[in-house]
Amino acid sequence: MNFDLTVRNGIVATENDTFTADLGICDGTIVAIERRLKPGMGDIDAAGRFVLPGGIDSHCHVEQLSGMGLMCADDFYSATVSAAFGGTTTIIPFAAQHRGMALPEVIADYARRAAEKAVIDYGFHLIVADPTEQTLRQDLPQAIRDGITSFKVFMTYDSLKLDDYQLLEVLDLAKREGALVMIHAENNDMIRWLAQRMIEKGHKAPKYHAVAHSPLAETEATHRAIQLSRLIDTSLMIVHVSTPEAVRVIASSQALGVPIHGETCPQYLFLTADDIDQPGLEGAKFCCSPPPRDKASQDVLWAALKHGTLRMFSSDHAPYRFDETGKLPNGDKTTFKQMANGVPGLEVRMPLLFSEGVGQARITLNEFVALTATHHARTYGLYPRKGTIAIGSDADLAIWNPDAEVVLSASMLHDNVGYTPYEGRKVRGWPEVVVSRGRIVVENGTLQVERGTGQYLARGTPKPVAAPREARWSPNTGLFQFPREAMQAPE
Ligand code: DUC
Ligand code: ZN
Ligand code: ZN
Repeated sequence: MNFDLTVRNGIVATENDTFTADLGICDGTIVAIERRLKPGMGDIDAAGRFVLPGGIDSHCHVEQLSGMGLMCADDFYSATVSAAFGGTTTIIPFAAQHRGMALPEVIADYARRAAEKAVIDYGFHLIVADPTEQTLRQDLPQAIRDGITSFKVFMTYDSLKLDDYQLLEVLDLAKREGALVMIHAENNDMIRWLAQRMIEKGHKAPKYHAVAHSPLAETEATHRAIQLSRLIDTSLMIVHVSTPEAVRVIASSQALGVPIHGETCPQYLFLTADDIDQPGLEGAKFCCSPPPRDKASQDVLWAALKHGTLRMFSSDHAPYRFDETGKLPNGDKTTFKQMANGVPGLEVRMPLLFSEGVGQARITLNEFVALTATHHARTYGLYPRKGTIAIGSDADLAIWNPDAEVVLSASMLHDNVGYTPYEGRKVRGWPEVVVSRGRIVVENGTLQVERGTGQYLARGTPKPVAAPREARWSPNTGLFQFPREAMQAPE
């Protein structure tokens, strides 16, 4: 067989297996996985490299207007280029409805902008901020039928938040129509009340953002969201989980058999609230919602990823420049309430997890693949086209040099943010060649494709990956343990 492209001599890993094999690719699809294939018209020598599924980043904000009316710094070109350089070959950003907007127009607008600019494949989630009769009865069911099978709702931000009644309506609709609801779980009034006290006392610096967004606000909202979904008897994705208590609430629901799913992000594994405590407004570069917490929280989140309470690792890339367009709308007078919420992370998501997760033996290579690609594909209706290496799957690949040492800095990244919260951090392991539908997108440190060559992905029914039954929360240690019987080898 004549292949368009072969990837030979590499170590291939999927969520379950690791093996040495050559890949043959025709028309953008993997058509052969064998030893000793003949080279195709294009040929990549992957000796000494890991050949992994291209990453899927199912939580990122691109060319999106925030609740505060601030536009993201990345458009669909810079965001997808940046994602590709970090080993990601599919993104699922949001088409964001604001109050008064009709969903069909929102979707058409994002679709047009993405089609012109994206260099890798993409789908959309919706943000539903205005669940009117028209939205709930007509527009949302239609969007789901058209392949936008998941949507995010907020429990905080005055301009975006839904009340509990509205959340129930949205959950009910999602259950009926076969969609998945993603929820931003923070108690709006707790945050508002704390922030008001802070501002009254003259505490306006970025570090007070982390005080106002108390862990208790996340615990309360996470618990409430889960009870709302139990009332409807449907599943729910809790996004950007940041605290041990939220993990415990999710784990105890899962232990009852409730289909609650959870995601965490780099900022909760690699940053803490201490990073926000910097002179002047510098700390704004580390402010996102929920905020980074502490070292003990990081340990619990690692354990939750390892043992399966949280099965998704996304960037929550929310790119805002350190100027009046984003972090400093009021110049040097900007208070923590006024700055844009969010940190960039599309390009560094996978290298950080590879280096600190696989490199430090916190997770296996197969768990890395699952957390960064396969679980996203299954959860959001893209599997098996995306998220794995199998005959018939799209040839979306990241070819990793596990020994490459890279010092992260804003100057080497491809987003349009101008800083990285991870400046100066060393990582080991980097995706040197990135392939999307059989097209080499990144090679030799350069982009090889044109803007607008990414394709829109209409998605199927979400199938979130359940937490393993044997994962247990230990109230004594606050960490996860496998029960003794699960640790024993079979007879
Ligand atoms: N929630 C997000 O998911 N991203 C950025 C800010 C926010 O509140
Ligand atoms: Zn959010
Ligand atoms: Zn987000």
